[in-house]
Amino acid sequence: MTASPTRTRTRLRGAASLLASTDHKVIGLLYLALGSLYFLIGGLEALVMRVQLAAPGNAVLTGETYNAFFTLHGTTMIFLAVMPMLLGFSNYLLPLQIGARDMAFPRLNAFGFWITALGGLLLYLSLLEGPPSAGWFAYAPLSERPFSMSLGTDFWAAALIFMGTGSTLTAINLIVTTLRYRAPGMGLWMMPMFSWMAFVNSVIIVFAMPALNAALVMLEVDRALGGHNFAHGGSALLWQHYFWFFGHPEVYIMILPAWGLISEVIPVYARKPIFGYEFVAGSTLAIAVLSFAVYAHHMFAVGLSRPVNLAFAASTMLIAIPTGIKVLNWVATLWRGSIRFETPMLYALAFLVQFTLGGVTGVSFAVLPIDWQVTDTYYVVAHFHYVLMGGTLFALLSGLHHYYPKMTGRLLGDTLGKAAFWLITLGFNGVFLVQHALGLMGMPRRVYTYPDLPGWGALNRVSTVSAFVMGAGLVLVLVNLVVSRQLGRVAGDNPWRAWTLEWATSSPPPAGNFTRLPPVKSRRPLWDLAHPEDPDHRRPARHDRTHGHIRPEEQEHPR
Ligand code: HEM
Ligand SMILES: [Cu+2]
Repeated sequence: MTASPTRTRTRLRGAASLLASTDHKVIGLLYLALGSLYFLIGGLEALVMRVQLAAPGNAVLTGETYNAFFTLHGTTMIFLAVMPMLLGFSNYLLPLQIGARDMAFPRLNAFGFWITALGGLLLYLSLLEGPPSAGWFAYAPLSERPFSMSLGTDFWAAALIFMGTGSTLTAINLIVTTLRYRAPGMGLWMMPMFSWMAFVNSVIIVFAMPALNAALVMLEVDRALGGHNFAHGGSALLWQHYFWFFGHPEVYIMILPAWGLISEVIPVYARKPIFGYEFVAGSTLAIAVLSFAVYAHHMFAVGLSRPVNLAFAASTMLIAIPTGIKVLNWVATLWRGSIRFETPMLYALAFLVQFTLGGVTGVSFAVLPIDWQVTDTYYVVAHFHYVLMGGTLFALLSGLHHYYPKMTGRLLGDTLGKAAFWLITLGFNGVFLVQHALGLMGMPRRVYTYPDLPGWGALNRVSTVSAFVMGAGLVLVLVNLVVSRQLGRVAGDNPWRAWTLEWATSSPPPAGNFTRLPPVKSRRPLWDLAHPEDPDHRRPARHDRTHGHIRPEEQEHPR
């Protein structure tokens, strides 16, 4: 009996030291935990909306509460779920992958996390004052005082400024870490693909976030000080320019690290080096630049001049090329590989199909008459959920199953993992595939109810039931994460036989990350270590006829 207060005290001290930590791995895990918590909250909000939409004329929510729900759901998912989870992976993985002991500025790193967490708290404190309800892109003049009187919108703006500041600081930290702390021998062009994407992503963040922060400060000048930026004689359209100059790059901010995870997973489970490293990496640079040049494709319906519309339509079609290059390279990596259908690979394959569908509907918006027809309908809701959820979230799940053994030292349960995968995949496609049809039939987005037109009720019902199927799958993932922490099989350093540096250290890695770094002479240092007779760096790619193809010794099932 006397031991238990001491044990409680030790536990508390353990928790306190965790919270005070500046270790990039701890901060990465804190980011992942924060993101998961808010994903749960955002998911519950989505389920409530889906219940309201299950049948025409439902009255679970009123129009006003529905507005608050989609505003909180969108803001939560983007800024508090997906961004923190991606930054969590960047924080955890980038130093390990490049062979660094920690981030360049560990205390700044902790500050970035805590200010983001504070932003999340602020967003939900708005509930005390009347929640924000102007949507995640808060168009003026709807977001101005006369139309959004409650303080909720001010809380929302302050929350976003906090989170934007947190991401910017983290991005600066990632950039400096990449440029200054790579292992001896590792050129920029040799970094593992995830680190490369996280690096380029950080550059986009540094250029995009200030536009949002500036616009939010201007909005507060209007709301709190009676300014004239976006209303009262100011320009409502100006808000849209600021917002989408941030907002479109933000879309890429939310997909680049996801591409990075996929680019790590596919080669390992196909037992081949990634096909066309230079093209995958180079096309990412093209996207970083182009992502700022397409932003007004969100504004085709506001009546910009014809040449402006055409220029943005053209740039939008252009950006599909580097994106398509990546998809082709992933498929080429699979080609004649020795594929292992482990859970991370299943998520990666579903990602490929779903992200491609989301991309194709995205390009369809670049055709002006199509955009004018479907803008603000469920076709748009279907499109961005295919990209954000079918793309980014599936990549996150793939990465989570791939890296959980590294983070905890244990493997996730396999049967549970696969069952969850099928529930989530079937559920997800059930929710959102039918919304393409609903949109084409004319169902507007952001409506809390709808008339009983032919087919509308049935398709919405499919969507709502599927949302619960997906929810059940996500609960299984959560159960798996918790249970496997104690009961999972011990993983060892490199359970998937991967080739990059994070797998050269123990699972979980010690403070300081590495006791000894293997020499880095190629993009796959652990391959070189295991095959001194046939190392990557002695195979000049141009003369290597088997380059990009599987090497016999890697074959899982010899042909
Ligand atoms: C868990 C599964 C999800 C379901 C069932 C779901 C459902 C919904 C629903 C019903 C809406 C409102 C549509 C409208 O009335 O216009 C919505 C909007 C939205 N969702 Fe989701 N969603 C899910 C996951 C996600 C994820 C993972 C993200 C982002 C990463 C996301 C981002 C958004 C955004 C940005 C909006 C627009 C909010 C606005 O109009 O201001 N959702 N979602
Ligand atoms: Cu865009």
